[in-house]
Formats: sequence, C-alpha cells, structure tokens
Amino acid sequence: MKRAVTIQDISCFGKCSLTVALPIISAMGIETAVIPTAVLSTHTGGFSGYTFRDLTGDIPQIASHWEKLGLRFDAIYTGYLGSPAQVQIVSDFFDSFGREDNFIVVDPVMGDAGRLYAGFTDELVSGMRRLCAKADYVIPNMTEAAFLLDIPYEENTDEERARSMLRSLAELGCKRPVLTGVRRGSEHGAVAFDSVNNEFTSAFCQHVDRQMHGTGDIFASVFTGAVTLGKELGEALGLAVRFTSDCIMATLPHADEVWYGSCFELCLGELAEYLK
Ligand code: PXL
Repeated sequence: MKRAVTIQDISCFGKCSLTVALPIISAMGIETAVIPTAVLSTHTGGFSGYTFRDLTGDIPQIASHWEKLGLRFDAIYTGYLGSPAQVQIVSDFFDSFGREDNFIVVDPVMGDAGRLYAGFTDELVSGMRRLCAKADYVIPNMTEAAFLLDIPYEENTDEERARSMLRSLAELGCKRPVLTGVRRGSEHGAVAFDSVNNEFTSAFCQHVDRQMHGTGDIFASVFTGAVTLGKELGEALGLAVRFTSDCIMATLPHADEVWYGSCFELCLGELAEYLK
C-alpha cells in the first residue's frame, strides 16, 4: 500500500486543506498521514474573527518521533502554511524525509484572484519560492504563480503565456510545475511542464464563472494521489481537472448555501472509479 503525508492546516469549518486532502487521498486507496500546521475555526477566505492556533512548534517534534520510528513516505504534499517560520520547518522536514525514491508536491497556497490571503507577506512569498525549489511538483494557481515569479497577475491567461510561466517556474528549481486556472476559449484547465523531458501537457474542462473555495486543494489532492499511484503526469493532470470540475458542477445547485467550500463529498464515492 502506498503512503503519503500531507502537511497543512485544519480549518474546523469550511472545506479546504486537511479536511479535503485526507478524505480524497484516502479514498484513492493511499494511507494518508497528516501533520496539522495550525487549527483555525474557519478558513480565512472572506471572514473576520476566525481563531488561529499555531502548531509550528509541534512539527519538528512529530518529525523527530517519526524519524525514530523509521517512517517512510511515497509522497510528501504540503498546502497552506501559516508563516515564514513554518515554511522553514517544512523545508527541514523535506531534508529529513525526502528520498531518491519518493517525491515532494508543494501547493504554494498564498492567494487567489490576484490577491494574497489575509496575513500573508512578501517574506512568506520568498519562503514559498525557496520551498518550491525543493519540490518535484509545484501546483500554483495564477495568483500564486504571479507572486512567485514577481510578474503582474492576469486573470485570463492562455496556454501560450502559461507555458512561458511554467518555464520560469521550472527555473526556480522545481522539475515539474503545474499551473491551474489557465483559460482556453470557454474552457478552464491546467498546464504542466516536465522540464526533465521538455514536454508540456494540458487538460481542460468547461469554465464555470463562480469562485468556489477549496477547489485548489481538491485539485492538488487528486493530483498528488494519482502520481503516488504511479500515474503519468498527463493522466494525473486529467484526473485532477475532471474530478475538480465534477465537484464544481455538483456544488452549483447548492451554491447559495455552501460559500464555505465546494461539495466534494457528493463526488467522493465515485473517485475510485476515475482511477480504473
Ligand atoms: O484553500 C486554501 C486555504 C487553506 N487553509 C486556509 C485558508 C485557505 C484559503 O483561504 O484560509 C486556512
């Protein structure tokens, strides 16, 4: 059985980060260990007054116990990290648990729609840039890629601009960057660059003009699960685009009630079928 570890926060209410990654990767038949980086009452998108308990100090202790146990992971996948100090500690975790025969996915969760999430600073952006350099795969959205590359955010980025951004992302040091939020006519999708083989792949689906929280986490979780199961980059990309799009479609009838996140639960039972 394959084993992954995912390192991100728990937003107690609101569907994102660990409450998305854990069920999705588990549903793909992969043992999923977690390191919660913080506990928040809700995610930070669009609310004020949420609680935030920082668990940065626990991460090295968990890592050190796991080292004594000799634990190994086929995949290490990180998402939302709450501070530059946490980014550094996660980078140390990569040094301890990254191996020749496993891989690292960094989803540099930092913002959306051209803006950084609440509380995020330039220092976090530079830390995330360094973390991305250690990853085998990075999965920024358009906003995060613009911050990582220090270029203007453009909402409507086509495949050609996406390819040039992906080449620049690879220059940061990551072998296989994946860029989400790419537009192709009435479609929306993701483009990936395998800098080792100098190959691009892409996957698209119908664009839905609605912001939905947590879809980046759904995409990154399915993508990580698929690569953990040994799928090729193009297939993993296709699965992640398809499942994310199906979750968005399943959410639309409930869209007035579910501003805390998308209804991925309605599709979760089918996820194993996508892998056949
Ligand atoms: O979905 C990304 C995410 C994860 N965790 C927290 C967030 C967000 C996005 O806003 O606030 C706490």
